[in-house]
Amino acid sequence: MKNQAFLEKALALIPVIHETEIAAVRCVSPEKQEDGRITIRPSAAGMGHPLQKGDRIVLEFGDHQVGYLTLKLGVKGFHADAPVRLRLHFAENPIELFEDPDDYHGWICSSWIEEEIIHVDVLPGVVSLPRRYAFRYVRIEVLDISSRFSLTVEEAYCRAVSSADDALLLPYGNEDPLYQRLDRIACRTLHNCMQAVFEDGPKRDRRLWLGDLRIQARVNYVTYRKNDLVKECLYLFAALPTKSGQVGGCIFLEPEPEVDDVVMLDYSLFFVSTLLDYYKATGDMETVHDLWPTALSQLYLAEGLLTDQDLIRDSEEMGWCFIDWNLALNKQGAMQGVLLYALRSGMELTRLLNEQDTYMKLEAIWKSCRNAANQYLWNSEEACYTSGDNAQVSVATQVWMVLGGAIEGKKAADLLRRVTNRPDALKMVSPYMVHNYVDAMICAGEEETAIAYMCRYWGGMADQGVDTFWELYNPENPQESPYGGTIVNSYCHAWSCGPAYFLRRYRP
Ligand code: RAM
Repeated sequence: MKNQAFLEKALALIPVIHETEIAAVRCVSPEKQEDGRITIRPSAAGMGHPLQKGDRIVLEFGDHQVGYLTLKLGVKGFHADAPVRLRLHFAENPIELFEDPDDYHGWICSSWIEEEIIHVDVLPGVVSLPRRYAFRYVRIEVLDISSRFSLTVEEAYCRAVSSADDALLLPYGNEDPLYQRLDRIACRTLHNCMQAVFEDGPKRDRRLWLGDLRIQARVNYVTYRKNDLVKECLYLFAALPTKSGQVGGCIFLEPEPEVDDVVMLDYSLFFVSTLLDYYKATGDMETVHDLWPTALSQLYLAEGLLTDQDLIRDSEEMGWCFIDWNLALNKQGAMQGVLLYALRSGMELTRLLNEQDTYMKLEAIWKSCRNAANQYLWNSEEACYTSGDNAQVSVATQVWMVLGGAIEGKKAADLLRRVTNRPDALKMVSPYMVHNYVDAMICAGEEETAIAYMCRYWGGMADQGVDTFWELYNPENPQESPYGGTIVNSYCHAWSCGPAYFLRRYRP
């Protein structure tokens, strides 16, 4: 049931969007090398170069931008006696310029591909595109033009938008060049995902997802401190639960705020920990009072899914929980850990609220779920937690057991090390999962190893020449996609902005 009062509170917090005009800095000629790497050189034909049928130019905007493109177009030759037909292709990552949208046959809608075909009737003239794009590069291709004149691109600029204000970004003091670099890229990633809500990615899906919000909010508290944006997002989720009262996986804002029918158990439970984190950052008890019933019901709804053995019931259903972008992953073990993690957050919240009885209840559930994990999912032969009927060994399961407190201290650290080094253990796929892995190592007291791992992983992405961190990154295969084609991958993705949180917190 929709909670109108919460919705109104949320909508009243929708932020002002700051606009900055960014001009294209140059024309470039990207080239793909044999090893797949792309080199970017200034192109011989710059702005103002006459373009005819089949000609292309690539504009570069100096950094990853989110915004609206305007082109000032001119004419050389006779009066424009026919419209020009242009194809514009926007790219966050130059690789997108080498991918043909027609070759994409994946399962996510191809309409996410950042391409536009336009006709321009009046030339010279100014064309402003109505759709918001995420890009550093824009390729303009002349699909057709009359032979009586040539087209020129005289000027190009982007009205870049974000609700984050760089003037308010807290400085990061550590002078280590790698830390500085990772922090800068992470902040840019967050900045460009901060719009009317915390979006997961400004290219795709451009909406509020709870799993992403949990990470973004933590980074926000140590960077832009735009805490009302977190508050808005929490109220949106609480205002628009599903029929069963579960918090949805994501929210659409337009045309009217609506919850998606994608419900994932781990994401619902992150409402609890995101609320706790919000309180810790702001001390805003009024919001905790308002939203606590929603948080608590997530825990009780999850309790209702336990088996007689107090284990989260396994499911074959796609998307019943997320954990990682890995279809081969059995999620039962990791989900048990997420429940433990959320229960602990709930216990902390009951302390703040002075709700002793609820504290006892949650503690009892936490203890029985932890004991169940250690009795039924701990596999002494394998010396780790396993998941599902086939006793699958994965890194994800161990990570969440550690974060949920099923195992602690040196034992937890040894477990993580052992399973990471096991070649047969199912590996992590997304930066989202790697973020949680780094967090788990820190939780197990392995801060040094955790930060070093983070620097290797995100440093590897940075070495690809990125402005913002990506949705997916496999160091062994940087061109990987769970969607059936990299052309729909997002290259500025919220759940990847964690380095700014880890660095500012542990390497100030
Ligand atoms: C992807 C989104 C988002 C994530 C969901 C589960 O499609 O990009 O980041 O939270 O999946």
